[in-house]
Amino acid sequence: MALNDAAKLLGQARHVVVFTGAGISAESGVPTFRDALTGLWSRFDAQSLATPQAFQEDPELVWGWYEWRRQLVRRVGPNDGHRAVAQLAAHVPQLTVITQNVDDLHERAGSTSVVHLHGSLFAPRCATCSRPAPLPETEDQPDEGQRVAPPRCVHCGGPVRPGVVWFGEQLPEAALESAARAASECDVLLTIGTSGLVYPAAEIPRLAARSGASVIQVNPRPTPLDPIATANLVGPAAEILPALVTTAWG
Ligand code: BV8
Ligand code: ZN
Repeated sequence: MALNDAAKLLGQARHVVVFTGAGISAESGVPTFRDALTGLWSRFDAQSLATPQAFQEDPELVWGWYEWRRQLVRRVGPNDGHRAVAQLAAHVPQLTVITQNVDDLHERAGSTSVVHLHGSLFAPRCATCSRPAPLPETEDQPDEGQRVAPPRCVHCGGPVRPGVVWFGEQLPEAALESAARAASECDVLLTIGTSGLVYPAAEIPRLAARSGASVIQVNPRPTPLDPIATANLVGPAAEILPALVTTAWG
């Protein structure tokens, strides 16, 4: 099924869910987790750093890594893929944007009420009392791997942690619930730039398919979601998504 067929599906849809992963931010210059060479996994073995244990053992390394990522995101901008997702809101009767990403590029491209399944780089909180903490004022980007002491909570003195969901941690219940509800009700789910390996987030496109939705995948490489994709648009999001919107709505 080519882009034209996928555009037709999209053009007729009542409720569209957009489900994104690190790949949609790749063309903005934000490293993905798995892409060889540039991927965060290969440089920092993100799977072992993105855990409560790592923060417990070496809070400065973990805080420094997230500050490096946050400052990097502040220095880049949304790309044409994020902008095409934002444009969908003007065309489809009901749109739900769900992301696994912890950057704010969907919001900066104009998407509203984005469901963040794995939290955000821009919502730090106290690791002890969980109260929200202010973002550090500094504009400096630490070097990769540079240790930075996390700020202390003004209320209880505990260490401030990134507002993201680490491996082994529960996803925010409200976010997961609204994502699952949207996936089970939508008629088209667009899965963009995700390797579909991390659960329970990876369940979302599968739930949509089981609920009878058409699944359109946008990814330059094969993924475990290929078998459930009604349409597999092989290529970069910043190229394919604008073409999809233009073909569907001119
Ligand atoms: C939980 C926030 C349970 C932090 C993230 C088996 C063994 C061990 C563990 C598990 C297991 N089965 C399940 C688990 C649990 C684990 C898990 O799923 N592990 C995986 C590795 C197997 N899950 C968890 O721990 C979750 N919590 O299960 O809690 C529980 C139960 C009860 C009580 C308590 C707890 C929490 C998981 C959340 C982890 N946090 N992020 C941070 O950002 O640092 S996950 C993180 O990785 C992302 O958010 C995302 O979800 C995932 C990365 O995936 P992608 O976004 O898909 O990115 P990736 O790099 O993989 O792929 C990029 C894709 O883009 C590629 O396909 C590429 O081809 C494509 N691409 C590249 N360029 C482009 C492009 N596409 C389009 N255009 C381009 N230009
Ligand atoms: Zn506190």
